[in-house]
Amino acid sequence: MQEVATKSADITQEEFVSTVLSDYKIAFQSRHASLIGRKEVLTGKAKFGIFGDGKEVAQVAMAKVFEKGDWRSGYYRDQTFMFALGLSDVQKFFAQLYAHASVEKEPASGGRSMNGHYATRLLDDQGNWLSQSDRFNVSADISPTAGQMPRLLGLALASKLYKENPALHNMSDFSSQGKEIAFGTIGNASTSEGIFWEVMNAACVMQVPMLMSVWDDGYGISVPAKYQTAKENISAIMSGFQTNDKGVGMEIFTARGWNYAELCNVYKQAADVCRTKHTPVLVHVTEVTQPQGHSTSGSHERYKTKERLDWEIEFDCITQMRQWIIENGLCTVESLEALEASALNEVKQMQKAAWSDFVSDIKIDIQSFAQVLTQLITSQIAPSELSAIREQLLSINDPIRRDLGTAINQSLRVTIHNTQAQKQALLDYHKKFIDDNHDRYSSKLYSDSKESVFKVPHIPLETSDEQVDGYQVVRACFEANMERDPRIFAFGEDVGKIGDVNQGFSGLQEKFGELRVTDKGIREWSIIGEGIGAAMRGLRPIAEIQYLDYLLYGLEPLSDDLATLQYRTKGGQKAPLIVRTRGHRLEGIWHSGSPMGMIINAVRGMHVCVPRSMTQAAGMYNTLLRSDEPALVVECLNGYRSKEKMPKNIADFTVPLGVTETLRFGEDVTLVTYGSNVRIALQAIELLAEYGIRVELIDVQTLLPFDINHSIAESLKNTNRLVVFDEDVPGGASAFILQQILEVQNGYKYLDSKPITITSKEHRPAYSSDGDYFSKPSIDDVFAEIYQMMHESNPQKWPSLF
Ligand SMILES: Cc1ncc(C[n+]2csc(CCOP(=O)(O)OP(=O)(O)O)c2C)c(N)n1
Ligand SMILES: [Mg+2]
Repeated sequence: MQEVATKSADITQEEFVSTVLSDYKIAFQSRHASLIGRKEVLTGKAKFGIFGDGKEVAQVAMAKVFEKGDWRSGYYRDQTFMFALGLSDVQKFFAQLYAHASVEKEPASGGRSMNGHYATRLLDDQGNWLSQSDRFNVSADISPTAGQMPRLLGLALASKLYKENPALHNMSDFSSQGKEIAFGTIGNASTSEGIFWEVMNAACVMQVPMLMSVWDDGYGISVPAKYQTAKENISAIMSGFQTNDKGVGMEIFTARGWNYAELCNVYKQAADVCRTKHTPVLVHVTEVTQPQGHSTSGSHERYKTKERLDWEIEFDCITQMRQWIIENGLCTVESLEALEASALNEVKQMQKAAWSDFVSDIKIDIQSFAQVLTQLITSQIAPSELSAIREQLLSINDPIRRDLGTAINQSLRVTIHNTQAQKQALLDYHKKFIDDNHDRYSSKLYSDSKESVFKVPHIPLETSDEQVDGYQVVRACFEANMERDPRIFAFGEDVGKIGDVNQGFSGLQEKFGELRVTDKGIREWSIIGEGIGAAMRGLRPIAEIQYLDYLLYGLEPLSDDLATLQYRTKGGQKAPLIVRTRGHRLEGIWHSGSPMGMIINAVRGMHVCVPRSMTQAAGMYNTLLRSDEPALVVECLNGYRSKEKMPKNIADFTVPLGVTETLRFGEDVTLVTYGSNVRIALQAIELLAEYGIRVELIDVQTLLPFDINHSIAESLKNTNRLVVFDEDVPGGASAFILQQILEVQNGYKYLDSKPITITSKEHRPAYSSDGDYFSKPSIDDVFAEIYQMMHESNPQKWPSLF
């Protein structure tokens, strides 16, 4: 018999057999969960299903070497791994398939994610970290293929930091001095994504303990390996990464997905190398099958040949493992059949329990609404209409909450002429329905923990008379924070040795060492991922993107991963990453500096700060570094050499998020802007004053959150005129600002003139000072727009400029 890693010398044959059979049972149950899952979708009880069939045995083997404190960042095929470690079970698996909106029943996402998206809970109900080193940790899956890669890099990097930075050694809840491995899983076809290569390269450059498994079933939906991977062999083409004689690179293993013994042996070796040498490892699991095809969206008979389908049947991993057990005399056929029968029975019971829990939760709500209707009917409130609604609702076999919502809204419509008092019970029920479903489907986009940005104490700025360059202010802020908190570290292109291209970290690598102020390769996507993963592990990363325009390369993980993290786990996970970048008033098509509309629309779930000065930026960093929320800070590129007064309390003062600052008071027009435009606005206001126009200037300071005190609407009560000045495209960030002021703040009520926006042109800005002048709003434009607005209100006093 082939030696198996689980069969170490110190276990008896009996213990060995029992382990093998227990592994087989997990794989077998997982397979049946997939088979039944597909049926549940095809019979309409669930909307969509994507399952881990064909990948069971490899995952059982991987689970064996996964230790407490380790991390997984993987994808939708990993149910067996979750079952093997007790991180999920068949009932929770079905709860997610049915989208049961309950964290208790479906702890990965509270019913928010489609099936196959796994996660463990890293936070308690108040949003505080749970201990990680005594748990198996699973970072929450996302759907974009290879989207798990950037975060994986950060999860692995954290082990390196915990290991090599002694100041972190007391954080034993998060790490046992960095011995943890970050396990990644990915499908063969998803290795075609650029980010896979970016991360593998970076992991080798950084030498971090990342164990990457590729489940290679030869396809990505219908597209076979020959269109996906050069030479159709991912481990072969990655051989250039193989560890060299200096110990740099990664170790590469292969194992066949149907061979239990081989998989156990390979995972044992792979994890040992990864853990002891702190080096990345690739395990290419070949000859994997997909018995039911890609998902419930279609059948694989459409694209696989008969030979392939026959081969998949023969080399099915469950069939092969079963054969191996019998051939090696580990169990008789009869006993195995008995085990299978009872295992299958358990799966069916768990599936039924999940369905019944799902349905009964909703039925309880429906019954309680039916009682409200009965009460109204008895009181002769629209009795025939409400009876019909009630009957219709109760006749639905497997109702969902949408059916309840429809019935509530129908009831509101048919009682439109009844008094509030008559239909109070209905109104109360409607309110509760809205509130409960807000909690189910819309809560936890932002942190509501005790470390929320809104709970950070406001410590006002105290200025000194010392005039310094702007960069020195942020530099002093970073230095003070890094001294205060050893969890903080900063990294990015040119951040290390030269302390970033604008010197915000100059000299700080010398002071705090290379681990904490670090140069990175040119790879924005994975720089963001490094931050996300490390922040999930309790560290406080500041990831730098050199210029705002290049944030586009890093926008995918910000939008898909970081911004959705709290939401998609319903408060089960967080990653307080700060992304620092610089922009505004740049010149050129790829140095336009302010695509803010695109950004704020992509990252709801994060905060977006747009400080006008380095002092304001420092105050925002001081707030953010004391909170547990992710944020993007866009500094003004033209501010590093401008003179500012060094704050006396640089280490402590905070700028509250969502609070505007009124920089000039005036009665004619409210001018709303942010960032570098503030300076232009101030100059335009001086000019306008010469013509008797008094402008009130409001710096919004943060776009997300936006003016939480509605101070702009307050200003409009005096001025009755609104101008939004923004250097994004027309209808970019200015559209959001108008929506907030006019709709959310009800600012429209106070307007005497049409509100206007002053923005850049639709195209990206042309290069050079003239390109800027003709592409972006200038002092002349701000003057002209506001002047003409006043001309319209009083042509005698202000004759037309043109
Ligand atoms: C960025 C992105 N592109 C496309 C898809 C649609 N999609 C989902 S799974 C998949 C195939 C993935 O194949 P592979 O990585 O081999 O994993 P497998 O499903 O075979 O295990 C595709 C194209 C997606 N989810 N994300
Ligand atoms: Mg595949």
